[in-house]
Amino acid sequence: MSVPRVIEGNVVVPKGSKFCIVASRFNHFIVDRLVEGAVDAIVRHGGDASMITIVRVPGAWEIPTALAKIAAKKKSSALIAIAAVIRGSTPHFDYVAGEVAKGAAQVSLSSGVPVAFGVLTTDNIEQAVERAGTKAGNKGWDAAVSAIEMVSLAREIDAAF
Ligand code: INI
Repeated sequence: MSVPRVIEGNVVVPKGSKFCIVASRFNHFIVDRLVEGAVDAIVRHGGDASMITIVRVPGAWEIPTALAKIAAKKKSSALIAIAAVIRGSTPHFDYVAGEVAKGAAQVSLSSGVPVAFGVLTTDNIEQAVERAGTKAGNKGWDAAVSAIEMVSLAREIDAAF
């Protein structure tokens, strides 16, 4: 009996790939831990630091604009958006969190360049700390691993169709 063909990526950094991390300075004490996690994940999965460019923006709101400009250059294999949007007592959180998510997805779909979403959206600082290298892992690391898998998957898809 025949079986279906399965196409999937793996989490070994493909040769020659290039990653761009777009990270906010807002809440940098959290964001810096997420960026470290993302860099560490790429290096520990077979990449090296020379494959990585880090672009800094003021806050999460500015991330989609930078992603769009970088994706349009077609020089990056994958982009990784990193920020920490922490709920305060104003509705600002909902606007910023909603727009960065929507914008990152839109850039990814319209450019075809994978955009991994390493943006924390939390109710408080404790939840952000938990996701930035303590109790709940490091979401920057997780986003980088997804980016690696998507770069690998893109190569598999190119070869298969
Ligand atoms: N930017 C963040 O990255 N995280 C936040 O939690 C945040 N809050 O809550 O205000 C935030 N605001 C700044 C925003 O991203 C823009 O930089 C600013 O509005 C200027 O355009």
